[in-house]
Amino acid sequence: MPRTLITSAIPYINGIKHLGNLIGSQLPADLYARYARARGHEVMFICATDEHGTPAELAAAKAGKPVAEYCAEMWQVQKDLADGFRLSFDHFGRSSSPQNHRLTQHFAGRLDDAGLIEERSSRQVYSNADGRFLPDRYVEGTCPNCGYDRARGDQCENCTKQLDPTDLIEPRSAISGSTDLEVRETKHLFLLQSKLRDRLDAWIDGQVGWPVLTTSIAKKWLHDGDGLQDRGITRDLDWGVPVAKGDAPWPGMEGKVFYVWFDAPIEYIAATNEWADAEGRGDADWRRWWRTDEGAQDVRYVQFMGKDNVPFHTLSFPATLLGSGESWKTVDYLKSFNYLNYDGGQFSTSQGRGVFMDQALAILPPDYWRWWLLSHVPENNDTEFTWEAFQTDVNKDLADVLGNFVSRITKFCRSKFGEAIPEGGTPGEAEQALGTRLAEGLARYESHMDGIEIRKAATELRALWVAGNEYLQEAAPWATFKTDPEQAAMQVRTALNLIPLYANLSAPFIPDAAGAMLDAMGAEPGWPEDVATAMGVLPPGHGFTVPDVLFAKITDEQREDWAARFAGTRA
Ligand code: B3M
Ligand code: ZN
Repeated sequence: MPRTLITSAIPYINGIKHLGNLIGSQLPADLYARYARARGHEVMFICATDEHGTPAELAAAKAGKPVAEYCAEMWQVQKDLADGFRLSFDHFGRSSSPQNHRLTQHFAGRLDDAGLIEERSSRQVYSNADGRFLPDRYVEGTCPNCGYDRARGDQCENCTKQLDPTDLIEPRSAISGSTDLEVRETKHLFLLQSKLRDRLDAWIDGQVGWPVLTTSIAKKWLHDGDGLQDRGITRDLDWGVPVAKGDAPWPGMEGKVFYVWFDAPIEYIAATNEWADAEGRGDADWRRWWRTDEGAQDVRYVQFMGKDNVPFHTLSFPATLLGSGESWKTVDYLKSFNYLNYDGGQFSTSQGRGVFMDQALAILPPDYWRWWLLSHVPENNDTEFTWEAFQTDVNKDLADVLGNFVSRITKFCRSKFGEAIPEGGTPGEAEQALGTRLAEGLARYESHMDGIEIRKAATELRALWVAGNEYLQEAAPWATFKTDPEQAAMQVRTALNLIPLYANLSAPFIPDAAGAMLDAMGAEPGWPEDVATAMGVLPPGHGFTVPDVLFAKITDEQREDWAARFAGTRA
């Protein structure tokens, strides 16, 4: 049995994600996980919340809650929304888990043993009132360039000038507002990535068939950028993984935590460990996915993420894994995405612009969103969500093509033959031609799904639905019935058999509708062996029911209402 490890970039804990985030990693990862399972792979599909760092601390402070409590609550909110979109994670972990603390400290210890970590001093703003060092964005003041009085220590939002906290006029703490600040020396750990350049270069060169978007970003940072400079991997924050060297304390690093981007990818491994613990399994059960000396040598590891996350996954995370000197599994195929825009602008979490996951589920079931987003996934270019396109595509593909096919043929059969597959008649040329068309389409569909070419796969799937509709239109059993009921029975039987076939092929995209189709037909889930067999899976006499409307059309009124409701910014 092939084994496939799938990870989706782990969403930040600070707030509900928008549809651009969803289609940028979690949803395509779910599509592939469902497909791989259907094709008989043993799958481990991992996601988690990314809970450390300044954004989590700031969001908790804004919500007036201790950060641990805020994270626990938001994890549940994100978990429920993931369930709502039918994201089929084997485990949805938390980067703040004890497992991740332990593994992150383990990796730091190994990297240090390998001579890849160095202590360096830097000067940083210390707030006497808050009793802590302030990260750049926690220092606010007046911009020396434009005079904006709420510029942050890393950048002025008003004139976009990049700043150092010490550039600010009348600097104050963003936490307490205190102006009692001073600049102090502080020590941090640096990961000597420059020492790993050759190994990373060779590793990337060894990856055959990666998408161009992925390799071009990786190579850019490796060679012309400053992406492979030595990198500070610790921060002066309270919330995070405390700096330690394996089980031992790290002298001089008391009160510091690892940088969020150091521990976040390690959470992929830790979440698999969390999964094993939650299932009452032993360590061998998660290590066989991650250690090439303990069973993972046969695993194919596929990662999903937005393009902005690529450098961290092609350089930083491999640097951690390779630098450890241990036999950790590295990614085999990295699928990255461009951005989805919203109605003439960008989705924005900070500005609350666009449709967020909770809002989407409040107005329509998940399959509508899954289908539209996946069939428009920003694979090769940035793409745009508009309400017009959403209405047109959903109504056409889901209601007119797939939904209409299912309802038309089940209702016709019920009215003329009753709620069982009718017998009689012999398939002829039209059925032969349909079978050939479906078999050819299925082969293309499988090859696009295997290659994670999602848009092409969606196009082929839609074409398979269209083939059934066209067959029904041409066979016209309602006309045949008047002159040759036996022939009509054969046509109806042919069409009804397409419903379980469509359900099984469509399940990775639209799992709920697929389930309803299988239920109505009393059919089993399972990938078809071949089209010819699938077309005879429901024998004469097999009972079925007419399913409820699978997809209601989106009306103009709804579209206008939603477009207006989501035009502004979220409170
Ligand atoms: N949380 C950024 C993002 O959500 C970051 C990904 C971490 S993946 C290890 O886009
Ligand atoms: Zn400015």
